[in-house]
Amino acid sequence: MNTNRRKLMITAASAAGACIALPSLAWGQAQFKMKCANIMPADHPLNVRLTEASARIKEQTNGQVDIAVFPFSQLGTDADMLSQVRAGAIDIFVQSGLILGSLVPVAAINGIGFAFSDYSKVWQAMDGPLGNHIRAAFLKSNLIAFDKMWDNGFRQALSTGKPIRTPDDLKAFKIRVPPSPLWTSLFKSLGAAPVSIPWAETYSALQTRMADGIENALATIYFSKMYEISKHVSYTNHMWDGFWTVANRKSLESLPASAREIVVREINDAAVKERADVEKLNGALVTQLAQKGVQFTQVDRAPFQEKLRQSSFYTEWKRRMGDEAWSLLEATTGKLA
Ligand code: X2X
Repeated sequence: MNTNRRKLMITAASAAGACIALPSLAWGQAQFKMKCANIMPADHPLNVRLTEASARIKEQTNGQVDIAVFPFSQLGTDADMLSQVRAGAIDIFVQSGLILGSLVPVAAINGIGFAFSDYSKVWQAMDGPLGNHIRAAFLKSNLIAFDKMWDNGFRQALSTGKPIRTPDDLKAFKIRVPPSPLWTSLFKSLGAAPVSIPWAETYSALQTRMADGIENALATIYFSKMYEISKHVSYTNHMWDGFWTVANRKSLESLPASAREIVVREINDAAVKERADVEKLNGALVTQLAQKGVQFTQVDRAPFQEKLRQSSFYTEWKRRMGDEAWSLLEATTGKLA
């Protein structure tokens, strides 16, 4: 839709005032077509709930807002999609905070190794003061980060060879990590040999043995079929990873206020539902993955944490994140550095 028409619609909608419902469209076409992209498989709860939200948004705005969901890196790699959402070619991008950290460094903070012990602490921090601090940082880059993050999950180590049991097993282990300085730093500090590879290329990187293993959350491993190549899952729980919904500020603000409220509310609600889905799957998928031949190994996390403490990992990242963000993190996790 051209800019003039869009402006006209906004003016008309604001003039109509908040108490009048959005008019249904005489020409049967959405006035606001939006693109929402992410890297997750289409059947992961994140995309299932996102697609549901899109339908509800269309219904509640009487067809005015039509959000097309593009899963599975259909619109490009992590870096491509980040450029596109900044430019407005993608309106809404759902992505890991650690990867968005290449633009907004503090968004990577939840990935500090072994910071979070459980979900109650995660949501206390991310729905609360730490999340608010990160949302304010996104806004400085003209991205509006929604209040409710999506759960990717606590991440575990996967190996195509022998299982990871101790930090020694990580020595020179070529572990695929997402393109993110924090991830590379974490695994270097643990003694591994991290290789940074976009998610869309990860499956083939394992197949061709560019990497000996990966690390990811159970639901993502399952829906991306990583178990076809990596058969050993070690419960390292080395970080909690969540996805932000970030919208191009101009795109979101070009919606009439009432439609914008519906978009934000429905996507936030969808994220909260997805959190419950993923938590349930964390339990249920163990059986399903075992049926696919996956073997699970419990590990003692203490030596891994000790190894990190002995390195300069925590002090280095405290310096990079800044005292304010770090103290907001430690207010929930307890002292890390
Ligand atoms: O591992 C990745 O690249 C990430 C963060 O996108 C996922 O968890 C799928």
